[in-house]
Amino acid sequence: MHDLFENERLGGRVQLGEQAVVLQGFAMSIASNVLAQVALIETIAPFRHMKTPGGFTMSVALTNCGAFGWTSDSRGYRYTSIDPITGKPWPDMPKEFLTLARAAANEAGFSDFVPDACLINRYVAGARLSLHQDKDELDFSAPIVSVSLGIPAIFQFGGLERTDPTRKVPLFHGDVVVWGGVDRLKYHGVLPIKQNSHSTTGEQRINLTFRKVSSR
Ligand code: MD3
Ligand code: FE
Repeated sequence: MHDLFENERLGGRVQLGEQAVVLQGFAMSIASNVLAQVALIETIAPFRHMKTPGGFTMSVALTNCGAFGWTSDSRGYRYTSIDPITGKPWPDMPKEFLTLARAAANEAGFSDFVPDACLINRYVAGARLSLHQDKDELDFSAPIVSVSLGIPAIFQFGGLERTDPTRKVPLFHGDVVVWGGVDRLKYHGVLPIKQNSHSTTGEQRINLTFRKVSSR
């Protein structure tokens, strides 16, 4: 988006569901800090293109930080405490990440959110995430907090069945989405990213999703 219009979105809220909301520009002031932390994280746990159980390679590259990291291979999807590529624990979750995720959850009505996993997705032009549910976590009472950085994406937000109608919502640099409660298991996805560039990330989009995986 043109810098001149960026301020008009700061502080805006778009309600996607009863308990799902976009907090426009919520992460703007900490965005460069978050990207600097991602640059450190990827020196320890590099971005990789995971294989799905169905035999496809994901167009989105991903890595993780925190006690648990999401992985996928021919055997299925799961959270692990060890990065299968490096054989080492995932990098620690920076405390700025915890503070940001907690503040956003609180703003959306979910108090005391303490994520134990942060999945970091990296998109380039053409990368997409097909419609799915996030259901590999053990604790569905906690919300998920998502932070969008860099070039924009069109997010698809559906219902509890894959075939339910979807709504399209643009997500820009600094936007944070929080979804929990009745919206926690709704289908969602990201349409193929259009080529673009952003002053902070170049031709990439970075998305962080904060989750509570462990139920204790
Ligand atoms: C879910 N990531 O990593 S998060 C994922 O932009 C994932 O990289 C996407 O889905 C990304 O699993 C989207 C944003 C989001 C926003 C609203 C939702 C997910 C939602 C509403 C309901 C359910
Ligand atoms: Fe998801």
